[in-house]
Amino acid sequence: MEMSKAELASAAAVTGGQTQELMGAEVLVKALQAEGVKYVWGYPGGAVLYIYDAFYKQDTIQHVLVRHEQAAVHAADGYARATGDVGVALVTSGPGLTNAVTGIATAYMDSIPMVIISGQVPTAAIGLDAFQECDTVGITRPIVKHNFLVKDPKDLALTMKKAFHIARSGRPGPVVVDVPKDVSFKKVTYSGYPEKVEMRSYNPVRKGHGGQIRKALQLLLNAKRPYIYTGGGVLLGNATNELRTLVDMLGYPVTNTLMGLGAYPASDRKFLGMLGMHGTIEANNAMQNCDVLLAVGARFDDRVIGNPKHFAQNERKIIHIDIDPSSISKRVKVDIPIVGDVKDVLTELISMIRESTTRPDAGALASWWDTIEGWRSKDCLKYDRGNKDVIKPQRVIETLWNMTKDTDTYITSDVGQHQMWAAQYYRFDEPRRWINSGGLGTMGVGIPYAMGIKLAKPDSEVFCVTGEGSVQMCIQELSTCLQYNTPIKIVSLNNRYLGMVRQWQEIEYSGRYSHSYMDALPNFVKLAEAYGHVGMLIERPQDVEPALREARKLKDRTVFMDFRTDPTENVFPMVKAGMGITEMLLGSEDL
Ligand SMILES: Cc1cc2nc3c(=O)[nH]c(=O)nc-3n(C[C@H](O)[C@H](O)[C@H](O)COP(=O)(O)OP(=O)(O)OC[C@H]3O[C@@H](n4cnc5c(N)ncnc54)[C@H](O)[C@@H]3O)c2cc1C
Ligand SMILES: Cc1ncc(C[n+]2csc(CCOP(=O)(O)OP(=O)(O)O)c2C)c(N)n1
Ligand SMILES: [Mg+2]
Repeated sequence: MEMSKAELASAAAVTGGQTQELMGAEVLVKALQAEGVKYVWGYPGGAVLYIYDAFYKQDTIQHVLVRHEQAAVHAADGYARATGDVGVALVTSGPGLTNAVTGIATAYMDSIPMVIISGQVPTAAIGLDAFQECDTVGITRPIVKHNFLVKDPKDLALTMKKAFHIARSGRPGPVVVDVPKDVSFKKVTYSGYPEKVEMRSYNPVRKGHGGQIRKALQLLLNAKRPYIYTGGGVLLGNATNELRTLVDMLGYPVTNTLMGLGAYPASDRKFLGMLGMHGTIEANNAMQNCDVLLAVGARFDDRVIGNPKHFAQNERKIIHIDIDPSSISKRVKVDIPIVGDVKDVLTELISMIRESTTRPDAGALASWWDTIEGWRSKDCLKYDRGNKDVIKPQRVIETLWNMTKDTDTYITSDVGQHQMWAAQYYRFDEPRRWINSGGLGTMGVGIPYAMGIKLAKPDSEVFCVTGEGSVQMCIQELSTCLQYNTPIKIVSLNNRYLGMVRQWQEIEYSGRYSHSYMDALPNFVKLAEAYGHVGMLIERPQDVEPALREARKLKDRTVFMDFRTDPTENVFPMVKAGMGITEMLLGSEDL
């Protein structure tokens, strides 16, 4: 059942233009239809049964029954990251909501547009320690862009309109709508979904200040060592074309944060790789040594700038484009703040460059590029490629990239070493193809992200790169993958360790491996089979490529590939805690 947004919206209209008497739950479903929602990931319970009943009576929205509420939110979040639409999840009161908290916080930290509908005990019971009651508004307040408790069914339609508007506008983020059971049960006169919404206190700025953009232009065109540092905001603002145009016009070096990978094509020479704690030498050195830095939709995260005192040692002028004024000069003081939507601001900047008679200083730029090429020639991502005894995790990712680079492919990951290797060795050339948790760093997102994406993109290949630790945090969703026929390919880099923890213990705790070795792992091949899928065990380097090839052939099946990788491998480069971003460890010889 594939419905267009227009068909969905018409399902939401009031029959014959008349008003209708509807239950709150039915109004809620109409609201979702009017918003063009195609999928809702959820899990039922007492407080949401009227809402589930309303779902039963409609056939435009597909509800996906997950196996744990955390995964409902992650799946809807993955869908939102890949499509740009608002992801929607539905959970019951009490434990349903508390299970969803990790998912909500994950989306919040990465600014992902979502609406999470939670059931609540009846209004009269709120505050009375009712069965499955929890203070949803209180619990979620620090991890949402906004939240609502709907006390009257008459407010439902407008509240939903506001929730979607807040979630997707400005700096996106998750919005929780808490619906008491009686509010979903009571009847109300429905006269259609509001066409627009006005909130006097909420008006995000889209257009940047012309004077500030002009100042930025002057700085940029007069730079001797310019650098463009871009982040998740470019993807969230769908501004990759504008970014590419800008970089091509100027010929300046560019880097992406972990959240921004794909905003600029990784295979282009002007791309220096990811920067930060596990960034490349050339990306980090350029950050430290540039004289003008253009930050675009990136928030100077601590994993990106390292020790702030070290970062401040070199003088550079900073221009920062961000839609959220509170993101500007939060961690690093900037010289030219530009509050606005990245697409609007870049468009204006590009047209000013076109009109300007000033051109970048070609001589200075050539010598800056020479310096950068010197750094790049150190080839900091080299590893023991020819090893025939043990599978190097980097090799799995490189092989995957080589095989899939000409196909529309989505890569999700969990959190740990495998995540960093995926970010370093898979070259993302397109936006919204790299889906991972950066800000919260939530283990367990990989499978739910992949299944959320596969539903929306059935013709694309979806791989989940994971570790044997992370994958067990939402492994139950293999069952959901079977029920809803979302065939994903799981690439588990099984090093028998909580590898990222082990790496820190090796480097920062003198090799005291406290509780980072995981014994008694399940037989993942049998586990995959028990869930109705295909399992594969890959132990030798020469089997990596054939295994991936075979798995890809099984288009309609979910395949779990258990790659036994080198348990001692570490992620390099690495900036240790408290160090500056150019003080990198490049390999085990530096330990
Ligand atoms: C194990 C691990 C290791 C990590 N190592 C690294 C690392 O080495 N390097 C690295 O980069 N990260 C790393 N991270 C991720 C890091 O923690 C941060 O999540 C990441 O650096 C933040 O990326 P960002 O600055 O692009 O911000 P995001 O969180 O993507 O924020 C986006 C910014 O853009 C703004 N914005 C949103 N929409 C718009 C719009 N339309 N217009 C304008 N602005 C907009 C927002 O207000 C926000 O300020 C690591 C994470 C983990 C879990
Ligand atoms: C929910 C959660 N708990 C704990 C952590 C801390 N943590 C970060 S990476 C990591 C190890 C991950 O192990 P695995 O999935 O096997 O990946 P590897 O690092 O071995 O590739 C841990 C425990 C986390 N990020 N998320
Ligand atoms: Mg591991």
